[in-house]
Amino acid sequence: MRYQILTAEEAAEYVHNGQNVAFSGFTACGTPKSVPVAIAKKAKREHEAGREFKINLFSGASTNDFVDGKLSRANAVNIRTPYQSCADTRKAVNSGVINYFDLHLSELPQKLRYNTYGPLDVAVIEVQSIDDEGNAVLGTGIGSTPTFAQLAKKVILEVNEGISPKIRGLHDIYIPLDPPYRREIPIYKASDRAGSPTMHIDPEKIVGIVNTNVPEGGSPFAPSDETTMMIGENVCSFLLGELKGGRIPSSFLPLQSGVGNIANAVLARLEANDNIPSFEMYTEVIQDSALRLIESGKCRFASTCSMTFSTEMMNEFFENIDRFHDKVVMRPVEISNNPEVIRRLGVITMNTALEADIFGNVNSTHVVGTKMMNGIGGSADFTRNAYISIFSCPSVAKGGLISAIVPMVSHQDHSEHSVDVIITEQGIADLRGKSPIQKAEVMIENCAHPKYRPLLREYLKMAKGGHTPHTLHAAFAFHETFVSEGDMSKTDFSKFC
Ligand code: 0RQ
Repeated sequence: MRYQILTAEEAAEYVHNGQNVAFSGFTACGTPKSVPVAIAKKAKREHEAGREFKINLFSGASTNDFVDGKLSRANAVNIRTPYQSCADTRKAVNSGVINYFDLHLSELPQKLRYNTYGPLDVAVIEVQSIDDEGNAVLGTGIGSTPTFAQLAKKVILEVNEGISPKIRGLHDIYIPLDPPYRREIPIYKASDRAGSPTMHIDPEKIVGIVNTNVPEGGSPFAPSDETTMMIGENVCSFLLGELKGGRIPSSFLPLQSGVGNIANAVLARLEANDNIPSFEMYTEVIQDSALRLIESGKCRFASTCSMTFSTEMMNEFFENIDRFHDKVVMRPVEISNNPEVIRRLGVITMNTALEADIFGNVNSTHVVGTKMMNGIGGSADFTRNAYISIFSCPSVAKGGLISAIVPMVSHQDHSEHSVDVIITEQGIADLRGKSPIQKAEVMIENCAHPKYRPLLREYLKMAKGGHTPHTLHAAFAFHETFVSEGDMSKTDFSKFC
């Protein structure tokens, strides 16, 4: 082997204050587990010695606690992008300690190649294996790793023995050319391959290898409850109505499903419903429920950027990996979330909203308009280019103190132009072909919780003028009442009349 073996501490010495540092993977999967911990320790030592030490942290999406958790707690992060879901990072982001900018996941690789954020100094990349020519087999999450490997001046590798060598062949690594030379991405169905099963890294840039042996896998999702099951049922009945009405071809179309408990529960209901035909997935993450769908044959093929399974499902996957080689492909996020491909394949997208307003605008990211939750992730990559875009969420949060259906979203991630359908446990609001006032009526009557319907009707009645009526000084009354009284249902619109 031509590469020198390093300890994590030795590897961390290649990382310096103020540098742009990228970490491989997508969600916790494929994310380094040893070198970031050593970088966090180095940061603490530097701070104790009175020196500054902060890096600009780039990743595919969210990471594991070894990256975001340790580095945030060590106060070692200046700029952070494109997505995070770690409690400590969130705290630092919302208190202004970390300068986070939220980005469509598919855009990070090309923005880095276009030199938008300056050169990439170091990439820390987890691989299953690497040969002397620099051909690496990646792990269970790809993200932006191929572009990180291409651009970084120095590459530190973590070779994780915990990843089964049988993973080889599940990846399809493809980096598009940049404008004006870019061609179409040659993917015409979810199972098409456009690139290589291995990722190339210039061996001259590899400063060394750190050996690890850490199994992948996270905690299981919350089991479906009555609310998430009803949301799933409503998604099923919407899709069945579209099939019956001939608006979705009888062969069905590829599905994308977002992250989190709701998305997991929706997929579980699709599996349980015998009337839903088998389908393919063109998505960015497959979770436990998607693996169940593949095992049962309901999902014929899944194109994804990562496999975010619980530990139990990850073990099951690796034990039976031979059965999945012709059923799963993992792609870089630039391809798994590629607008051109999503539009071409006719992907039906299913993402989760924090809140939606009566006119169909969606907030996926900011609690009460100000506090970052996770980020936009890939939701807009898919939504904006969908065959049909669906958002679902429970009609209320925090035991009913918050209505997820509001007069005006307190932050907008997805505009009414991109959002086709909103689904809650209460019902379905098909917004297609409706004027704003028609949208508002169906949102209130079909999706809002009965407790909030009278207040929303009152708002719509008092809303003034134009194509999209609003009473601007009352539009955030729900949010203001929640902030002042801890309960949106105490909103009193009479004081705005
Ligand atoms: O809080 O955890 O304290 O109980 O938000 O809500 O209902 O468990 O839903 O786990 O599916 O997450 C939008 C955050 C939903 C996620 C979001 C509170 C609620 C709870 C979580 P607790 P649920 P989920 C591609 C797709 C953006 C990225 C994306 C997300 C917590 O889906 O990050 O779509 N999406 N990527 O109580 C205040 C409201 C609330 C609220 C819910 N209106 N106000 N709090 N909550 N609604 C994948 C990738 O990009 C990787």
